[in-house]
Amino acid sequence: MALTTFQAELEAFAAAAQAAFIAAADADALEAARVEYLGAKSGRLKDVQKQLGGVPKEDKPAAGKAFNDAKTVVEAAFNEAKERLGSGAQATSREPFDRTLPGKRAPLGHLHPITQTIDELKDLMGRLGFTVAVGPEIEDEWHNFEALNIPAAHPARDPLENFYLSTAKVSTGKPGAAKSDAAKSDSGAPLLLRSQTSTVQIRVMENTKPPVRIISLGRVYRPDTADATHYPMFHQIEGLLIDRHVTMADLKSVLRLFASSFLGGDVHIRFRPSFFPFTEPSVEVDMSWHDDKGNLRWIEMGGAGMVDPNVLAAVGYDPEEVTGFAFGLGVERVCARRHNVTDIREFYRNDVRFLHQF
Ligand code: FA5
Repeated sequence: MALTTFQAELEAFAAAAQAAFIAAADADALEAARVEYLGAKSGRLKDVQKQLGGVPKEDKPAAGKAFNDAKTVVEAAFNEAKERLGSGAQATSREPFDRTLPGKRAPLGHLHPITQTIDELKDLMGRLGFTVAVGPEIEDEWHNFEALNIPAAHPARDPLENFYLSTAKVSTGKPGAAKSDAAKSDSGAPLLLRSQTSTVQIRVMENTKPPVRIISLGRVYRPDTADATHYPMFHQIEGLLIDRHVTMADLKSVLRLFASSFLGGDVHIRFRPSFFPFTEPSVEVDMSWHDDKGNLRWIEMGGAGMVDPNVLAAVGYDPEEVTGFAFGLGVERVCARRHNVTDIREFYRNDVRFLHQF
């Protein structure tokens, strides 16, 4: 290709490119023009550059210089257009700012309703003098059953009624208790996910002299089929009070206070005779509520009773000296009643439209 032909092609390219950049009305149009003329892969500048190879050898220096000059001019035209469109965009966004308009609130999460309930219950029971005790969710059979007067053949220990762990080599317990628990589990003792928070009663009494006044709140696990009032993982609040001359009347007073403070003044509680191996006498605790039609209804919230003398003796207390009561209530059920939720599965569907309401 003759040098003059190459120069003519170059000029035509530069003119077309400059015109396209000047005509671009917005950033998208400018970008399209840039790709067409200066695009690294298939832009028209590349085509012209290829033609440079066909220019006779002696004309190559002049052709190369002309190419570079044209390229500089075209790139400058592009940069100018870019600046023009950029400052134009800025100008349009600089609209009058109304500083009296309310600001946009950043979306904030909040605690899960069950966590809120747990916090409130700790607060409420704290005002009655109960301190919080914690225990491990992975338990041994001693704390979950034996010390609670539930012997080996008891149906509550059936593997189908519990989540036993397949490995026995798991450390249980809180940091302080880990050593002895791990030793026990290393020896092959079966471990399970605790099925009740009553385990914590034992752990506390093993390490504390009476009087005792504690609550414990946490997760427990049972292979129950999920329905409106059951879930395989749920929370319990356990209460334990051991002292001289403690009676069922004290138990009822505390639970009545609990119910009226958390659920409202017009809530009643009733005790139904029941059986728990670790309390004698034992009761089921029901709390009342009114349905949509104003009818009085009852729901079982938990179990309770006077701590069995066998349990007191198992932890080294003298049943002639001290007595005590214990109770264990379902946190999901208490929370559901408070907020008029009719199905506790809602708490674990993780639908933020539901959870936002609390
Ligand atoms: C117990 O777990 C006893 N440890 C309670 C107790 C403590 C008795 C201290 C005496 C002294 P029970 O299995 O009934 O008892 O469970 C207590 C409460 O937990 C129930 O009333 C119910 O409110 C709740 N609960 C039981 N199973 C489920 C479940 N699958 N889902 C949700 N809540 C449940």
